Amino acid sequence: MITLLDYGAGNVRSVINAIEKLGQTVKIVASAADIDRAERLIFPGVGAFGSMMAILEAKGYVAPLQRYLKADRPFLGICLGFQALFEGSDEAQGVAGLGILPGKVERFNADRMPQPLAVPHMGWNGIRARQASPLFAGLTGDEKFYFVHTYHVSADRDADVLTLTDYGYPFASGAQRGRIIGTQFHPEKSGAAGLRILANFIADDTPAATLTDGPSTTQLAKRIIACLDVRANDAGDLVVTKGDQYDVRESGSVRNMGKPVELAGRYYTEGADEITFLNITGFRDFPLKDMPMLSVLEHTSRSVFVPLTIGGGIRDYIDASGRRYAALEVAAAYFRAGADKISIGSDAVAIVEAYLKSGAATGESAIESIARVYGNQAVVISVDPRRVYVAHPEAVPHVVIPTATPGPNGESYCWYQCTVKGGREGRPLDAVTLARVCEKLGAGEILLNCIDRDGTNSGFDLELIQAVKSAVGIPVIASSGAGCEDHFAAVFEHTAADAALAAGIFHRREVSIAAVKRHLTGRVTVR
Ligand code: 1PR
Repeated sequence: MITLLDYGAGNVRSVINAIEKLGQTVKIVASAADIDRAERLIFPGVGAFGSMMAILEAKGYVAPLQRYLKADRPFLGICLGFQALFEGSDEAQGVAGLGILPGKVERFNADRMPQPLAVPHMGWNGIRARQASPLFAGLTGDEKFYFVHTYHVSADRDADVLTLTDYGYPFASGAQRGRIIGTQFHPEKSGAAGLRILANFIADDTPAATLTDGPSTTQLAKRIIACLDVRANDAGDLVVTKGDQYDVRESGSVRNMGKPVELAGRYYTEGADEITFLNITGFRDFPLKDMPMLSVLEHTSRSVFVPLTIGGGIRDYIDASGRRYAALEVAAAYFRAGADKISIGSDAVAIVEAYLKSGAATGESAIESIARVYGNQAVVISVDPRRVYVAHPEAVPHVVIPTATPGPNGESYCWYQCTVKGGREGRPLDAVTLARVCEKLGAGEILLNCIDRDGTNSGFDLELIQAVKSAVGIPVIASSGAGCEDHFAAVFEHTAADAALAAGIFHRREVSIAAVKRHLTGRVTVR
C-alpha cells in the first residue's frame, strides 16, 4: 500500500494511475494520522511553493511530515514535493519549507547561462548520477525524464545530491538521504523509464544501483507532440478529426481519423513526448457539459504516461440560469481528470484585447487565475493566426515582419492576425503581441498554429515561429504544416522552437513519430 499526499492542487491522478498500473493500491492522506501510519509515502507537488506550504500548514501536515522524514521512513517527493524538503524557496520569501535538507530553492537565473534559455525548464532532459540509488535499478543512465519547473535546487550542495541535470548550468535534479528521496522530474510523466523509477521505489528490497552510461552533460530534448483535434461528428460520436486550413469537412461530413483514447495510446507507444487534445468545437457550448472530453482524459491518463494537454472552451461561462462558472473551475475538472496543462485559445484573444484597451491586468482573467493556482507551466496559449500581407511595415498598427515569400501583389511584409472560434473570426490583434501579453499575464507556453499551413503538408511557417519565439522567453510549440521528417529538422535548425506538433501525417500513418526522431538524431537532441 502506497500512501499519497495530495493537497488538492493539480494532477495527482497521473501518479495514482502510474502506481495502480504497477499493481499497487493507493491510500490518499486524509488526516495527519495517515502520515504517521504510512509505510511508503509519495508526495507529488504541483503549483507554487507558498500555497503548498500554506495548505500543508492549514491541514496540520507539517509536523507529522517532519516526524516521518526525521525517522528516515521511505519517502519520494516529486517536483514541488522534492522542493518542500528544503528550508525555503525564492518563490515564496519568508515561507519555511520542511527543512529536512539544508539550503534554499532558487529561480533559474538566465544571467548564469551562456545563452538565456526558456523558463520554465520544460520537457525531457537527462540525469547524471552522483550516488548509487535503488531508484536506478534497471536503468542505464541515458534515459530522459520529464521536467517542468521554474525553480531548482542548487548543485553546490553536500552529499545529498542524487542526480545533476544541465540547463544553462547544472542543478540538483534529485536528492537522497537515507530512505528520503526527491526528484525534480516527474517519473509518472516519464514513460517507461519513469515507471521503472516508481516501481523501484515501491518495491521493498530494490538494491542500490549506479548509472553506467550517463552523459557527461545532459541536454533538453526538442519535443515531438501529437495533436488530436476532437469533436462530435454528425452521428454524435466523438472522433479525432483533421482539417485543411481548419476545414474539417470532406464531401460535407466531418473527417473521422479514429477514436481519441485509442489514437493517444498509439502515439504514446510510438514515442510521442506529449499528447494534446483540442476540443475544437468547445467554444460553442459549456465545456463542463461536454463530459466526453473528461472521460477521454480519464481513460487516456490510465495508460499514457507522458504529459497531456487539453484545450477548447476554457473560459468563463454563464449558463441559461445565470450561474457563472469560472474558467478556473473548468480547468480544475480537466486537471482532476488527468490533464497536466490546459490550453486557452479564443479567450486568450479576448483577455489580451481587454488588457491592451485598459492598459492593466485585472488579476482575474483565466490565464492569471489558472496560473496562480496550478502554476504558469500549466497554462498554454493556443494561437490560431492567419497571414496578412502588407506592402509596408507601417501599413498596419501591428507587429509586421519582412517575408521571403511575397504576397499575391508582391508585398514583402506580413503580419499574423489572431482569430477566434476556430479561425471563424479575425481580430485586430497580431500573434506576436498576443504571445508577449500572455507571457506577461502568466502563461507558460505558446502553442503556435498557423491556419495557412494547417493540413497542407507544406512545412511549418518558420517566419511566424521565429517572430513569436524571439518575442517571448517561454517555450514555443511550432504547429501546422508538417508533411515529412525534414520539416521537423527545418523547424529546429532554422528557429528556436522548443517543440514541434503535428496531426495529419501521424493520423494518416504517412510518417511515424519514431521516423521523425530517427531523422532528427544527430542533428538535434531528441528523446
Ligand atoms: O478557442 O479556447 O475554445 O480552443 C479551441 C481550440 O481548438 C484551439 O486550440 C484551436 O486551435 C483549435 N481548433 C479550433 N478549430 C479547429 C479546426 O481545425 N477547425 N484546430 C482547431 C486547430 C490546429 C492544430 C493542428 C495543427 C497540425 N487545429 O491543432 O493539429 O495545425 O495539423 P497538421 O500537422 O495536420 O498540419 P478555444
